[in-house]
Amino acid sequence: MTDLEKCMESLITIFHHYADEDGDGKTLSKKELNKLIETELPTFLKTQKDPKAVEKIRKDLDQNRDDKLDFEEFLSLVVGLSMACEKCYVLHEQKKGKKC
Ligand SMILES: [Ca+2]
Ligand SMILES: [Ca+2]
Repeated sequence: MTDLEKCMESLITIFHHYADEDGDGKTLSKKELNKLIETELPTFLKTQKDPKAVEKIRKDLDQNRDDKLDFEEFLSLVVGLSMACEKCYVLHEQKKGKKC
């Protein structure tokens, strides 16, 4: 498998690993999402010092307002975070370029 394929498989595996905990494997409950963020996104969590920020993000992601995140809503979180990381990456690369 290619890196990108592995990456997609990981997203699916991670989602279901946490979503399956309460028997409803299709969605992440609030508790399941919190555990996923704590375990899988510790770096992100460190940047969010305010616990309300995470709660706000969770509400923003929950587009159909059922208080749970399905895989599509979970992907929005990953996409959003990846976009933020990419911006940092570009900035970092630009800084490196200037030094050279
Ligand atoms: Ca669940
Ligand atoms: Ca939802």
